[in-house]
Amino acid sequence: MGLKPNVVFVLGGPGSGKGTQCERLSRELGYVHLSAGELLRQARESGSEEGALLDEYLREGRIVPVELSLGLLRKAMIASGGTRFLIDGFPRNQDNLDGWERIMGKEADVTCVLFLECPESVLEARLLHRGLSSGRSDDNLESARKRFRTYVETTLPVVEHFQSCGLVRRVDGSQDMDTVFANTCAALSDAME
Ligand code: UP5
Ligand code: MG
Repeated sequence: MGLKPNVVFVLGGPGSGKGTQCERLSRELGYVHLSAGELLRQARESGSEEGALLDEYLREGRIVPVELSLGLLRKAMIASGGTRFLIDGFPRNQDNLDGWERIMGKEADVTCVLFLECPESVLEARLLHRGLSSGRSDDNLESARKRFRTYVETTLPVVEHFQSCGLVRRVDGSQDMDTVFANTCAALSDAME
């Protein structure tokens, strides 16, 4: 990669609004938005042997080995030609974090971690509502609860790690989309100072 890229990790529970906020930030502020989950869903459709395995991981809300997710992210970062990235939904566990530090630690700077906080009841309602039309195999009550459990058990410790490094910017994700966006922009510009 040419110029050392800047990365904002965007974390939060399933349905907390990571994708919604990243899309708008990318449109209005010119970040390159990369969703690890979206890249995995695309890889699942490739019809490869890997596809069936991935399908199970996604349905069960389990976190795939970092070689796979980070391989896809790294490829997309290079292909985009960008230098400012929103990495949505990664790193989600200790394996992801170790892999990032091993493979990307010297290649990219992490500016901050945007953390969208939202109670489980709100997340569940959003995912079930979206499930009416999304076609996502994990937008059902059973998968949503598994995803939430994985988030609490493996992703929150990652947020705590970044918190101890002083990198976390918390935003209340339960408010309406415009309010969350305004608070997100404020948190990011604060982190850039
Ligand atoms: N919505 C959004 N904001 C709202 C607001 N403020 N008020 C009211 N409604 C709001 O939003 C979800 C829904 O809520 C939408 O209908 C939206 O309109 C509404 P969205 O922006 O999509 O939230 P997001 O946080 O992106 O939710 P998503 O479902 O994508 O989160 P997940 O973290 O569960 O999904 P992701 O795609 O990141 O990962 C899926 C799976 O991939 C994981 O479970 C895991 O199995 C796998 N994965 C890995 O293994 N490794 C990785 O590194 C990443 C993923
Ligand atoms: Mg998403």
